[in-house]
Order: sequence, then structure tokens, then C-alpha cells
Amino acid sequence: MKLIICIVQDQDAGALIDDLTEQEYRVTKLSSTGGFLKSGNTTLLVGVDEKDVSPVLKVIEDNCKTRELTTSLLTVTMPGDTYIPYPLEVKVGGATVFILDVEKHIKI
Ligand code: 2BA
Repeated sequence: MKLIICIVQDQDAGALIDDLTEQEYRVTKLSSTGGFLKSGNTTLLVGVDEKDVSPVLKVIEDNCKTRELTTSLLTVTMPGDTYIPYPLEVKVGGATVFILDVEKHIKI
């Protein structure tokens, strides 16, 4: 068994979860926060047989779009301790995926 950990943008999460559950995959949704942008994203846990990893990746690919965001996350320091927001463009997504081996899966 494999555990697919998938970090996606909130905008893509609903349709992705719907598609996965329609295809009878089990999904757990966690609310998460990106360390860089410090804004919300969604982490999905999907436990699957090894043969299902590729089909699940295809569903993720079909639902998750790359978006370009402009953020004023960075600041430049000016003399006199003045901080000026510095616009920064980042491409977020489609999805960041980790695939882990599951040693044991128990349902009690
Ligand atoms: P964030 O950490 O908020 O990152 C959002 C986007 O900002 C990233 O998109 C990337 O384009 C950019 N970014 C992140 N760190 C950067 C840095 N040190 N310098 C310049 N730009 C940076 P994605 O790569 O698509 O990542 C989307 C979200 O997926 C991340 O949100 C984070 O929550 C998660 N993620 C991505 N890679 C990860 C990893 N190796 N481990 C854990 N979580 C990861």
C-alpha cells in the first residue's frame, strides 16, 4: 500500500476530492498553511494500492492548475528602519505530491 500526500490550492481541492471519491478512493482532507506564502492550502491523504498510484496522479493532474500569484511578502529595509513591501511573483501548484510506502494499514 502507498500513502499519497498531496498539497493543493484550496480552489482546486473541492473538485479534486469529488473526483477521487467518485472513483471510490478514500480521501482525508487537512487544512494546511504554506510556509512561504503563509496562506491556506489543502493537504490530502490518499491511501491506495500500488496499482492505483498512477490513476490517482492522473486525477490530481486533471484538477490542479498552476497559478501565478503576486504577493508583497518581502520587504526591503530603507535607512531609518522603513519597510517597503516588495512585490514578488510566484507560481503555485498544480500540486506537490509525496508518495510513501505504508508499512501497515489497520482498521479497527
Ligand atoms: P508555500 O510554502 O506557501 O509556497 C508557495 C509557492 O511559493 C511555491 O509553490 C513556490 O512557487 C514558492 N516558494 C516556496 N518556497 C520558496 C522559496 N524559498 N523561494 C522562492 N519561492 C518559494 P509550490 O512549489 O507549488 O508549493 C505550494 C505549497 O506546497 C507550498 O506553499 C507548501 O505548502 C507545499 N510544499 C511545496 N514543496 C514542499 C516541500 N518540499 N515540503 C513540504 N511542503 C511543500
